[in-house]
Amino acid sequence: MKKLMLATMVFFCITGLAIAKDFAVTKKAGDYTVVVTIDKNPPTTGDNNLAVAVKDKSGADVTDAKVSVEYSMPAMPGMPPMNYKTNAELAGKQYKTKLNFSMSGSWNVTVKVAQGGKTAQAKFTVDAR
Ligand SMILES: [Cu+2]
Repeated sequence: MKKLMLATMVFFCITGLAIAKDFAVTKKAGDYTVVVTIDKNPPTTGDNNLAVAVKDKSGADVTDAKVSVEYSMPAMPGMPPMNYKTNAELAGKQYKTKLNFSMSGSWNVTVKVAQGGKTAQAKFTVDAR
């Protein structure tokens, strides 16, 4: 019995680590809830795979929206402001795209969800290393 408990604990530790590996943020965007994950934690300079799950009020996946992601860094000494935009494509129940951070530091990320002529957005920051 003790062996079984130990094996179970080890299993949960490993799966726990696997889950903690992704960068994840959950935000409200109007009536939607968006769950954003990035496959690296912390995100890094260069390409990062980003996935967005959009849920409606009842928690159901929204798969007929247009999702785009804008990411920017304000001007710094010796660096003009940087602004990028990418459209995310639906793959299964998530919208996927790549963010390419051209330098390390704090990036402002805005996820836009357009559906039925309305656009809702969620903002968060990413500290790229
Ligand atoms: Cu910069």
